[in-house]
Amino acid sequence: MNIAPEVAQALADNRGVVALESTIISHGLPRPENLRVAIEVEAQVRANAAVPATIAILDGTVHVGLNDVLLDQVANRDDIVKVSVRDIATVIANRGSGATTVAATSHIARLVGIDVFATGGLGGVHRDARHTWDESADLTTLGDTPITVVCAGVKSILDVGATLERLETLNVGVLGYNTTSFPGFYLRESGFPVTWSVSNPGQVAAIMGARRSMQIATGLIVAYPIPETEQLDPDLHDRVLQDGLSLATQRGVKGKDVTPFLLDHFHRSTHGASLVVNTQIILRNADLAAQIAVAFAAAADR
Ligand code: PSU
Ligand code: MN
Repeated sequence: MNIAPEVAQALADNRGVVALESTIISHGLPRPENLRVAIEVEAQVRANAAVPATIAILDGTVHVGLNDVLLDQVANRDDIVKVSVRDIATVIANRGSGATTVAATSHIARLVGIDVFATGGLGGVHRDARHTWDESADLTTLGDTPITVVCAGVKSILDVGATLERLETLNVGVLGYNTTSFPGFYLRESGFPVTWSVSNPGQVAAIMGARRSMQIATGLIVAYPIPETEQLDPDLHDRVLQDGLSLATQRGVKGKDVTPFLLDHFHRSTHGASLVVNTQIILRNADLAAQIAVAFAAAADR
């Protein structure tokens, strides 16, 4: 494992560090926007006096914190596989290269002592899970990994209600940030309520501290909705989603290909509109995550 010097120093000095996933770069966004967004997200974290730690596996080495050359490789190499927790060891042993999902990124972040993580939207229970049993390992991983994840809810391609039920079962905390409505990723609202609402980073840091002292070793989701003015047009969203779901079934897309397939379908069918929203979501989440990381690093009870 290689921890970038800047990240190692920040952890040693007890300054705010924000983990960032790499599947979003390799499989979630098209080239060349993927690299541009990856760079902007890191800058957004730094703008809040925190240190970004993008996580990926390159040629058998787990990297926590990527320099420009490595970030470019994640964005542009054709041999980058999507790595969940169960794939980490195999990819390392094979000296392979992969981009880490929310699940794999959370696992590695905790291993090195990072408390806060920013992404776009979590994985969850797929709409046809009753038949396919397709549920993201993001959920079970957050069920046993004490990390705070800032996201815009779960991807709207999923069964949001079922995902919220699973999060409850798995003891994963869910906080709405300035909202009592669980966000809908591309949309401000998913139509489901959230029980607990917070309105500043210090409040989240206090909850993180209380979780630690109570030894609640599961994940905490900070659900941060996009403003209504910036969301994807809901009618367009619903239309594109229905098309994408039938196309995925028609083409027999399965397993870990489903999420990248649907995201790509969105980016194409909305002629880039979903890409703009997706980018905004990630930047906003990185911004808030950095503030939370700084607040928690400064807290007495961490
Ligand atoms: N959110 C995004 N874009 C993405 C993902 C999430 O805005 O590409 C990725 C994350 O890495 C997440 C993964 O962990 O999709 C979930 O994939 P699956 O449903 O196969 O578990
Ligand atoms: Mn899946």
